[in-house]
Amino acid sequence: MVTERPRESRREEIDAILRAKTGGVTETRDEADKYTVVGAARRRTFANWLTPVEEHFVCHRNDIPDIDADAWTVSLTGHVEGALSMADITDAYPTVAVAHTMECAGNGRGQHRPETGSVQWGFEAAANAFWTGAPVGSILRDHGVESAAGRWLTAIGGDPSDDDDLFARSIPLAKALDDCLLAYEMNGEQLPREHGYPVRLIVPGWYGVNNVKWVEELRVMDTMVVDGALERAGEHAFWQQDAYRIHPEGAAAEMNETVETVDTWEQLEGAVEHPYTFDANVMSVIGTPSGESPVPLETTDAVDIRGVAWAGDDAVDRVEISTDGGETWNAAELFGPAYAGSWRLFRYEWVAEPGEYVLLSRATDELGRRQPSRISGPDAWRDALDDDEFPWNEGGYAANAYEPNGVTVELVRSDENRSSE
Ligand SMILES: Nc1nc2c(c(=O)[nH]1)N[C@H]1C(S)=C(S)[C@@H](COP(=O)(O)O)O[C@H]1N2
Ligand SMILES: [Mo]
Repeated sequence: MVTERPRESRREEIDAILRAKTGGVTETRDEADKYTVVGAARRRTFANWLTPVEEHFVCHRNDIPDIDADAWTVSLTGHVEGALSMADITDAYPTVAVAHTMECAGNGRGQHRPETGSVQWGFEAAANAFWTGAPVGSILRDHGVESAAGRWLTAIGGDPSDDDDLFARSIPLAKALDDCLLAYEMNGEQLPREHGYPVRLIVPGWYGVNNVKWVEELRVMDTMVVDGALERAGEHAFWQQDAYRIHPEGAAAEMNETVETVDTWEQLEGAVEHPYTFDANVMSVIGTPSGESPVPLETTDAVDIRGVAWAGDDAVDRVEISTDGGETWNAAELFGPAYAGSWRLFRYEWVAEPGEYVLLSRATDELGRRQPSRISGPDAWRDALDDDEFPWNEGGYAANAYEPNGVTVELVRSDENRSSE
């Protein structure tokens, strides 16, 4: 139902984003030039805990809506009733901030062989910002919501669609009441238009797609969004029930009103026939050395390998580093802030000889689930998990295999380095 065709407006939008982000990001396109996407331009982005707005990836489907914040309202519907102006959201509720590792569910898609459709992301569609806003729990309790009781919250974006579908995503009401925000600032600045101005949903630790930008309606429901569930024109369930589902080639994802678990990995292990992309799977990326230029080495020097690791709603338990392409592994040290839903820094002091190396990192979450070594062939489906592989899937979603063959670095003696200058 979604027709893929290029749009004139796309080019201007990408150019404006690239200008605003001053070189911190670079663009990746899908074939039809339908998505606007930009991702981190440099591996070094993943050597820091906080991602500057300039280095934070951007991913959405439709054109960015032009919104007059003074006239904007978020309507509350379903089991709640009301309408919030931006002034209500900023002044009538507590101001809180959360750190959130946003990862596009398509991050790592570029490793699938055969290739899947859509944007061929490497590892650049992940970022960690802090978001300021009002707790969804404060707003909903103020409007009479007392318990989550198996209910769902559906957030609808105000982005215009030329395909008749609404950008509607459902999360369990329990998660919404627990730690979600209606955010109006990003890293302490006014929310940029491409990140959802004037207000977006933040779902800490959950894949990007759940974090609806340009929110115009929040609906408390007994089920997640299915066809015909909303009192709105257009198609309701495409983004929840069809797109962003993990399934083998040619399979049509079944529509569900509810699921037994929202843990994406548990769904992959078999709890749900065709998993939804909810909380992020355990993942890690090395930030430095970046591999961009040879690393000068004194005989006594060690190389500081640094990166980030995250695991959605779960904590990162450990990170291991291989400097020999996966033959042997060494424990890295976790350091820095440890906030739920946000990535951890890791480091490993590598005492090395000059040469060429492939560095890999692999993280394990608190439930003992470790990143798989690679993506499977197209036919393995869930059996891949038994072979330490991530199941190839048609949409290329939720892939968390060791980041594309790691990073190749060259180490040289610093005197060699000088003489080559
Ligand atoms: N309204 C709306 N919200 C949206 C999207 C969209 O297309 N429309 N894209 C989602 C996807 S797929 C991702 S990965 C995140 C990206 O958020 P960012 O652009 O702020 O990084 O926004 C999500 N929110
Ligand atoms: Mo995404």
